[in-house]
Amino acid sequence: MKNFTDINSIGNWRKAVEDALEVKRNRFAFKHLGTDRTMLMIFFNSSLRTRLSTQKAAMNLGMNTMVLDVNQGAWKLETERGVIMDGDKPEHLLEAIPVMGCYCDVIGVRSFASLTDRDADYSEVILNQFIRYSGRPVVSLESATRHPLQSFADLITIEEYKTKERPKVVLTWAPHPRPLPQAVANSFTEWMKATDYEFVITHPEGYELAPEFTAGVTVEYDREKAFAGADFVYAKNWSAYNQPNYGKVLSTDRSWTVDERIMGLTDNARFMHCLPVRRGMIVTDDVIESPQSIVIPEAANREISAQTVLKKILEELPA
Ligand code: AN0
Ligand code: CP
Repeated sequence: MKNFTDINSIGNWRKAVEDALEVKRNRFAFKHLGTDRTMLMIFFNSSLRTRLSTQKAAMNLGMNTMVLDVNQGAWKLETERGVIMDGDKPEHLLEAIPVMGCYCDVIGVRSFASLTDRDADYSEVILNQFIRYSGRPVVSLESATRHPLQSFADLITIEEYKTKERPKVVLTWAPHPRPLPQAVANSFTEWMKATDYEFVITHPEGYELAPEFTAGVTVEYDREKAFAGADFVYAKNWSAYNQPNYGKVLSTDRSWTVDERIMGLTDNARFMHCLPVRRGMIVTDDVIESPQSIVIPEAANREISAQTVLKKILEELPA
């Protein structure tokens, strides 16, 4: 694997899950792969899970790790080309990226959508600049349009917990006070589409995701119909994709909060969320604390998805 940016980086999904479960059985068996290799992680946005799980995954493989919070202690970075840099940004990303590449063997990047310029977000300007100019394999730690390490962990988790060959998985929009990217929802959709599961998305009118992700997917506006018989409920908020509302909060309707009543329509479904989650908005205390909630094992699998990806990258790195 050269870069890890989306479902296409991973190849066959069943083989990827097998590889992940092998890593999970003995996560310290591959330490030789990362000896004298350095993983650099660059964060343009906050993180708890991605930062810790990816660092842990790299350490399990014997790698050294370095983490840089771009907004805390580094020079403010200009990202646009062709600007006169007479403002508050002393360094350009186009120098910073190749310099960072000099100090590592693998580079991870977290850079959320701006939620202001849809074309720039959906053309993945920042992630693609890292791929083009770092000279290193690039791992997405959540980009403008996708969160593939999360989706891979979600897939592993569903495979571990499913009790039917082809479970029904529902991705449900849920309310949130601030605008959030569509990345987690896009990415989850992309990975679910690759499987043979029954997959349904439900959201209020106006929250349609980008057609490039939802083509061929069932969108059920009737929330109760969507939840009926579900085996997994995956909750997530996202802001509007459609113009002229791109990046906007259209509704904070708490009748979309996942509660015990709506979970009662499912086939005793497991509750999933990528975290961080706002209780009382996305999900009630009762549901997230119920035995059906698998948000913690789901987060634990972030270490496994990251390690499986880093292992594949290290196996193909030139000596
Ligand atoms: C981010 C998002 O929705 O994309 C990160 C989730 C992993 N969430 C928040 O910013 C709350
Ligand atoms: N799920 C996830 O990526 O969490 P963080 O934003 O804390 O990394």
